[in-house]
Amino acid sequence: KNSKRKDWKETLYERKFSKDIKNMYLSKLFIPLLKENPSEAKIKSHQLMLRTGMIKQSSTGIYSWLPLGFKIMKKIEQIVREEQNKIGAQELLMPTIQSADIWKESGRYDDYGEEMLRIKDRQGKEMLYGPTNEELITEIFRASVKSYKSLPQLLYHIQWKFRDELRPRFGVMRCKEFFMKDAYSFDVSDQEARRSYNKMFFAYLNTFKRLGLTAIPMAADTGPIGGDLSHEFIILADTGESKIYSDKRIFEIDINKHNSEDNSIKDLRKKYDDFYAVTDDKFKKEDFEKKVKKENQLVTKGIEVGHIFYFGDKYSKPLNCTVDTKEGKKVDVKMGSYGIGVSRLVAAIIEAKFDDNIMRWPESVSPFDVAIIPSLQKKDKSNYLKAEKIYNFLIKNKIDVLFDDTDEHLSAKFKKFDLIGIPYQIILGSKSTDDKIEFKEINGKTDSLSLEEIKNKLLNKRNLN
Ligand code: P5A
Repeated sequence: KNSKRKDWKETLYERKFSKDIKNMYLSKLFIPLLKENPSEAKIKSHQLMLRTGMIKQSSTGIYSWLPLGFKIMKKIEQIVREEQNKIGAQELLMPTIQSADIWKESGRYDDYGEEMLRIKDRQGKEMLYGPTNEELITEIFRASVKSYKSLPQLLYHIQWKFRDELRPRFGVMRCKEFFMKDAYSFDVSDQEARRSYNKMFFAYLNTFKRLGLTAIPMAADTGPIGGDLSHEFIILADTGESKIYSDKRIFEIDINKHNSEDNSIKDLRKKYDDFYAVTDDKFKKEDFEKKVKKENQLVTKGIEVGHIFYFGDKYSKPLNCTVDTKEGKKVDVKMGSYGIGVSRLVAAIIEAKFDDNIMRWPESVSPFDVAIIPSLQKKDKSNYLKAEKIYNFLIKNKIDVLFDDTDEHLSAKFKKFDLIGIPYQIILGSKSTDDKIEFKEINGKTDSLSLEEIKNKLLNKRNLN
């Protein structure tokens, strides 16, 4: 009786499993590719995101994320999350809709102006769609934390924000509704707070590195967030909206030489701060020319992918968020806030990596680890079966694989995959035999490998990320 029961369970499991894994057959996926570059898109990332069916505009500056784009964004989000957790930040989730009351308390309700989307509920109560969360997190914090003993604290969430941008443009790069990781630090003194700031600074460098980006922290204005210490994390791109002035040697700083010890991070920050690197609004011609030799001057454009702020008691004071110190005094909590544009990063990575019309996802965020591209033109049954076998084998080894089971011509398939940008391809055409399979790096070299070798290569690559 027992063995019968097991059979029944196993069969059910296998059925469920095989149903799931067929999901990654291209003919079954919802990836609405466009044949032409959409005319409304001015920059490459926006064109490619629309062409490959990653996003669809729903109204000005507001986008739906379709399966391919969503999958990539989720991978980016997960890396951001892991690096936050590594420095001891704790994840929570605040709502998108906030009450106007706390914004009136902080004094920002009027200051924020037309960028804030204001709404009323049925009782006529003033609400808003959160553009950022300094007030709300302060309110949460002040309700429970009363003593220096509970500090420091680092809290973050990854949540949609809304800013009614005057000129939304470049797709998800500057839009109205976007996905942001925002973290907030709470400390008892200015000195401790700067330590939290440095920790976050370190986490940001590591995050962007894992995303395959070189992001440089640059001194920046603080705008509506406030405070006097702030860095924008900028990646170089011609289409970027930030004009930057820097000493180009800042790009050579090696973050791998540093670890998460307070002093090591402090040294690292000093290395960055010692080189001149500023955004437009902090630029002073005399300083630049005095501090940076002609041959090291770099004036170019970049994309802001993150921004960190230290503003001390700007919110804790008006919102009356105090703690008792060791000496029994009451002090306003010292706070900072730290943002990463998770949805903007999807576009920023494309801008930084594309090559001709070829997208190049870094392995860490690629929507799939590998694509199987068989020639199936003449309804080639043997190639189809071979591809399916490879597919099942890779899936069982937890490799995320996309199987192009359509019967398009191979050259059409290649064009499509160049567009999508999966880093590796298994090609079943004239060059593949039963035990040697054509394995190609996108826009790179081709190998002839056994299935076992392919599996090991893909798993090794993943472990490196
Ligand atoms: C820091 C976290 C803040 O809002 N408060 C909480 C602070 N900073 S910020 O610089 O204004 O935004 C943080 C990051 O969000 C991205 N971003 C955007 N992405 C797409 N469209 C927009 N309109 C937009 N505005 C901001 C950027 O990556 C920015 O660095």
